[in-house]
Amino acid sequence: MNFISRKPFDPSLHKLTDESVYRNRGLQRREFLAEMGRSSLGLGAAGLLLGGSLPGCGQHKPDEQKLKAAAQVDIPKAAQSHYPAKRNPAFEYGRDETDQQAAAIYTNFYEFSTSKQTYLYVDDFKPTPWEVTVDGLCAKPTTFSLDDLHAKFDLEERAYRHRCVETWAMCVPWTGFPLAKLIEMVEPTAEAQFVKFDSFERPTEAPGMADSSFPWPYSEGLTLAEATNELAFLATGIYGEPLPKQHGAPVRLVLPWKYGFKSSKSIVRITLTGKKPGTFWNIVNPREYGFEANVEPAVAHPRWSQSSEWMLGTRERHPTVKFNGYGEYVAKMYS
Ligand SMILES: Nc1nc2c(c(=O)[nH]1)N[C@H]1C(S)=C(S)[C@@H](COP(=O)(O)O)O[C@H]1N2
Ligand SMILES: [Mo]
Repeated sequence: MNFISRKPFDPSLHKLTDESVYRNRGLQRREFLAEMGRSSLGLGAAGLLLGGSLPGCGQHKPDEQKLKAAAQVDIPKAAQSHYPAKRNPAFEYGRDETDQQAAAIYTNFYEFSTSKQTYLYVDDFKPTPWEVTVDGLCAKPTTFSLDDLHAKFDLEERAYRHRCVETWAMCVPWTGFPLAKLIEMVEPTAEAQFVKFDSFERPTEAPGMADSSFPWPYSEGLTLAEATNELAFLATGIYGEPLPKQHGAPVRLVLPWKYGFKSSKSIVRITLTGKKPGTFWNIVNPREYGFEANVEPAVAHPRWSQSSEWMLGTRERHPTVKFNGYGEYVAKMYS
């Protein structure tokens, strides 16, 4: 029996001031700011030089023209008619929504750049036409076009919190449908236990893929139970519009109880398997990026604390909550 009201956000989550955060952790303000800037996936101090605009210091002025171009993703006419989709009232942020531009100018997408300004590097990327193949241990392997993804599933909008392993966070409305619906459609066999997600691999369109030290294509994995949890969402849109390139056009995962790197962008293949798949960040650095990667404030990343997070746009700080506040939906899978 569940007596807790269906509100996935813990209201005890008051805002923290910068000061209370660095004081609690015995840091000086300048050490705290340096730590925030350094929190780059994989790269340590190099990340700071390569792109981390230091929160609190000179923010870059957005290139309006490039932003517009990156959002110009011409999905088929019939698919366009699904935007904006109706908001599902079961999900609320419990915080202010992140400004659309603040989210668009600060994204992780290593295929294009290790900087956060990935929208500056997506000119050559062609997210249409696009197909997603669902295969592996299932009775009905299927390849879906963008038209199929919009016509065969009921699109809805969900207000979700997002927490990157690097400590930045955002609250954004995604358009899409539960991943469970897609998996149901291909009829997994009894042997299927994991789901693997492969992103696109087109180095001529994605300059970051020239770095052969990364195990391209970007890939991720979930247990079948996680992939069919009602929170796991396949998104084709954000802020009521088709996904701009830098957010993972034309189709991406959204897993709000896990660190952001699990939410693969620009997916081309979804494979049901019997064994745990290797995953991009886990291969790059298994000590720092686990397979499960559930949001867990009590477990520090080897290079920084996970106890609090800061919001894109406002830089407000909040204490981080276990499962990003979605325990009501997902805790049962881990007990
Ligand atoms: N293919 C691919 N997917 C990816 C990434 C990436 O570099 N490549 N970065 C991940 C990380 S670290 C995060 S936090 C989220 C960020 O999503 P957003 O940039 O749309 O906010 O995308 C994830 N999905
Ligand atoms: Mo991330």
